[in-house]
Amino acid sequence: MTDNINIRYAHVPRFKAGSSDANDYLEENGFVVIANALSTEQADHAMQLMWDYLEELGTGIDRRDRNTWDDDRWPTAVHGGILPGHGIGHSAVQWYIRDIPTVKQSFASVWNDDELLTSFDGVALWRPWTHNPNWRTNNGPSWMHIDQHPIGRPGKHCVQGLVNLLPMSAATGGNVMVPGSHKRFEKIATLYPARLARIHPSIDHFRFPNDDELLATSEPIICHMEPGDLMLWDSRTIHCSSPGLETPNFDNDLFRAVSLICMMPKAKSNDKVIAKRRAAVENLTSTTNWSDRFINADQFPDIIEANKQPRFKLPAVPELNETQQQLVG
Ligand SMILES: O=C(O)CCC(=O)C(=O)O
Repeated sequence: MTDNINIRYAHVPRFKAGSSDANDYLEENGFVVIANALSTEQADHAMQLMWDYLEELGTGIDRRDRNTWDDDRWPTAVHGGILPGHGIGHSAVQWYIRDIPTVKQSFASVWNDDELLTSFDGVALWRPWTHNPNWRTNNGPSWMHIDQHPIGRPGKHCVQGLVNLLPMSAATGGNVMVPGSHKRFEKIATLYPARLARIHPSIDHFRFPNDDELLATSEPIICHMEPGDLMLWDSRTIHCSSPGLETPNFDNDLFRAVSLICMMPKAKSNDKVIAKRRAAVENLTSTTNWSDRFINADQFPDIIEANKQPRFKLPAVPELNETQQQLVG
C-alpha cells in the first residue's frame, strides 16, 4: 500500500435521473451520482434477491449466519470483492435491477439514445472484515485503474455504473473516484509507454503504478451514496474501491453490496456480438462492462481455476420480458 495517496469521504451532489445537470456534471467530473435510481423498497428487494443467489449456489451460505460466509462457500471474488462469474450476470438480482426504468433512463440520457444494450456483469459484496480480517478487500491506492485502453480505444466510449444497495459511511468505504481524471486520459500514452507496451490494445484495463506522480497530486474521494443511488462514470476516469477510513462498529452484516451495470448504445455493437450475447443468456455467461464487444468474464483466470472443481449450482436460465430482451439485443 502506498502512503502518497489520500482518500477522503465526500458528500457530492446527487442528481435526478435523466437530468441535463447530471450529464453536465458527468462531463466535467468524469462521474456522477444519480439519486434513488431504485427506491428504498426496490433496493431492499434487490438485497433479498442477492442473498437468494448466494444461498442457491448450494454451498451452504445462510444469510443469517456469517459463519457460513467464508471462502469455502463464497463465490470466487476478484480484486475489490467483485463477484464476476458463476452465473451472476444472469441472476435474478441483476436482471431485476436492469429492468428498473430509472436505471435505463439514466444511461439513455447520457447517450441521448434509448436503444441500449446492457452488460451482463456482476456485483461487489464486502463481508465484514471486523469478523474475519481475511475478508478485507484491497486498499484503494493499490489498484487505481481505468477500464479503457489509452491507445486501443481513444476518446469517449463507455459509461459504467453501479447501484448501491446498503447504507454507506466513511467506515464501510466504497467506490473511489479521482474527479476530473478522465481529462488526463490523452496523456497516458506518452506518460507510460513501457507499461502500456505490455498491455494488448484490446485489453481495456490499465492500472496505475502505486507510486504514480499523477496520483500523488490527485484527490480521490469515496462518494457517499444512499441505498438505491446509481453512480455513473466514464471508463477513462481513474477509480477503484477501498475499505473504510475508520473501523466499522458492526460485524454481522455485509459492509457493502453494489450491482455493477453498464448500458451502451446498440449502435456501437454488431450482429456477431449480439448473437454471442443471446447465447450468453442461455448459457448463463457473464461479461465485463462492455456490450459493443463480447468479453466473457467466465474466462477470467480465477473463475477458470475455480471451475476445475465445480461446486456452484448456477441460477436458472432467466425468462426475460420484452424490455429485458431488448437490452440483450
Ligand atoms: O466496486 C467498485 O466500486 C469498483 C468497481 C470497478 O473498479 C470497476 O467496475 O471497474
